[in-house]
Amino acid sequence: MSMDRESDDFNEVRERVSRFLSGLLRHFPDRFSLKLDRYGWAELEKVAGIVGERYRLSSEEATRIIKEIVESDPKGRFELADGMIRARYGHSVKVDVNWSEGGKIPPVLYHGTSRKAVKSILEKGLLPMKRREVHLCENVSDAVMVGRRYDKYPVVLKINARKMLEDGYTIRRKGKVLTTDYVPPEYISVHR
Ligand code: HQG
Repeated sequence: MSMDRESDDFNEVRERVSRFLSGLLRHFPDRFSLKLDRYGWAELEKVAGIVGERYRLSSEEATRIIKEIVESDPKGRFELADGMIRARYGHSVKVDVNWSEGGKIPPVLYHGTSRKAVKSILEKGLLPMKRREVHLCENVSDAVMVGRRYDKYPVVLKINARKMLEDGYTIRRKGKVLTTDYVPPEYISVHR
């Protein structure tokens, strides 16, 4: 397939590859016999091979698309280093997620969810559910977008991150996204 960076074809393939990469690096590396190391890193060459085969691209084309995706991703979903690639967050596979990129953790964080989950969250706290971590946002508008994946009229919860840190909980920075293992109910209130 020959593609020009600005073409619709290129953008469409890029979108599909991006979704596939999220799945591959977060949820189903085994399905493609891809090895992730302890911290979720995979060899870019191997990933490009898998992507190339699936989307009928040469390995150069696949590598180029992957690099473009990593660089342009609005949420910083992926990270590239030393010929390796990983998803920054969102994993369900068993990787060690206990790393943080430094940088300040804001005193207040937000979590967007569905109306029907609110009661249970206020009772039991925020749980990682099928993933390895609980995901939090720096601002309300991002939280609304996260919640819209599950509900047309999402609820935004406000998380007292300052108090969590004071009380010894760990909050990690994964690019734009903040993560933690669990948020007990006492740190959660309904923002809107
Ligand atoms: C809810 C996407 C009932 C929680 C997003 C959420 C994010 C509870 C759902 C990232 C609960 C889990 C992660 C409890 C939590 N009772 N429901 N006690 N505790 N929940 O998808 O945060 O685009 O695993 O509120 O944008 O929605 O893929 O988590 O609704 O950044 O890069 O259980 O994934 O990023 O859903 O999303 P998820 P999330 P990407």
